[in-house]
Order: sequence, then C-alpha cells, then structure tokens
Amino acid sequence: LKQHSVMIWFTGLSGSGKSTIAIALERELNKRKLLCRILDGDNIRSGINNNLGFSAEDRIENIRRIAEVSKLFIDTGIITIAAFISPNNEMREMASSIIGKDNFLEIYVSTPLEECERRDVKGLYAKARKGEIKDFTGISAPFEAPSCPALSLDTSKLSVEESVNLLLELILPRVQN
Ligand code: GGZ
Repeated sequence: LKQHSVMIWFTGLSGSGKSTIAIALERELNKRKLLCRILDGDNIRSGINNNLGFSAEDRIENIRRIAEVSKLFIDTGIITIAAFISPNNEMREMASSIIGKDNFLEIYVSTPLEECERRDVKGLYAKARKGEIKDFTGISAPFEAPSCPALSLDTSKLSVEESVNLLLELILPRVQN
C-alpha cells in the first residue's frame, strides 16, 4: 500500500512565489495521479498555529509544528509541499531532521527582494517600510539564503511553468516506480 513520498520544502521571501509554484506543482502531480498536500500560511497559520506571531521564537515553533505535521503526511505516503519563509538554516535543518534528511528536498525560491517588494501583492512591504509591521522578513528581520538547496528558482527569470518543470524532473524519479 505504501507509496513513495517526498517533502518539498520551499523557502524564500514573502511574495517570492512559493505558494504560486506550490499550487501549480500540485496540479501537475495530481494530473499524474500522485496525491499531495500543500501546507501554507492559509491552512497552518490560520489554524494549528493561530497562536503564533513573527518573533524569532514563534517562527521556530511555527516551523517545528509544520515539520511534525508534514512527517505524518510523509509517513502516509503523501507528497507534502510546504511553503513558508523559514528564514534561516537552523530552522530548515530542524525541519529536515524531524522529517528525515532522505525525504527532504529544500527548494529556494530565490526571487530578489527588490522584485518581491516591487510586486508587493498584499501591500505588506510598504507597511513594513513605514514601520507599520515590525520584524518583517527582508526589511526588518533577517533572511538567510540556503547554502546548498536541491534547487533554486528565481521567479524574476523563470515562468511558473519552467519552475514546475524543473521541480518535476527532481520529484518524479523519486516517487514513480
Ligand atoms: C514576514 C509576515 C510578517 C512578518 C505577516 N514577516 O506574503 P505572505 O504574508 O502571505 O507571506 C508572509 C507570511 C509569512 O509566514 P510564514 O509562516 O511563512 O513565516 S515564517 O516561516 O518565517 O514563520 C506574509 C505574512 O505571513 N507576514 N507578518 N513580520 N511575513
């Protein structure tokens, strides 16, 4: 019964394109009859983690719980896609060790800050610049780029389709028999 599963762990700034790529990837995996589950701010920070904010400690706890939940999905054979800023190596290493290094693919959505801020889809960068949001990643809180990601995707250079194709090349050989 057990299917092959893998953790697709996106990391990158707010507005870098993590969720957009995750949703497009899910669609392609579903087309191939592969079951997957996206975890993102919409279903995690609004529910299980609704008591957490954006202090350094709360971000660590956010990522820890996400990793524990992901492990349950992975153990069920479901391809699990997490789209969280996860701003430093220590947090991402914690997630990797909870989930298991062999199943963990770190994907850096490396869209530059200037491009994320230019897009400012939710107006959060403007608010952060005015000091209306404190500890905002990239403006007033740090982001540490991963040193050795499985893949880097700069959405200022790649289309969503190109990013998804690169991901499929990485994922499909691991999950199909
Ligand atoms: C960063 C913040 C903040 C602060 C609210 N810093 O573009 P979004 O809106 O949808 O994505 C951001 C999301 C980041 O939550 P994560 O759980 O991914 O962060 S972490 O992994 O660091 O725990 C943004 C919104 O929440 N947001 N305030 N201060 N992003």
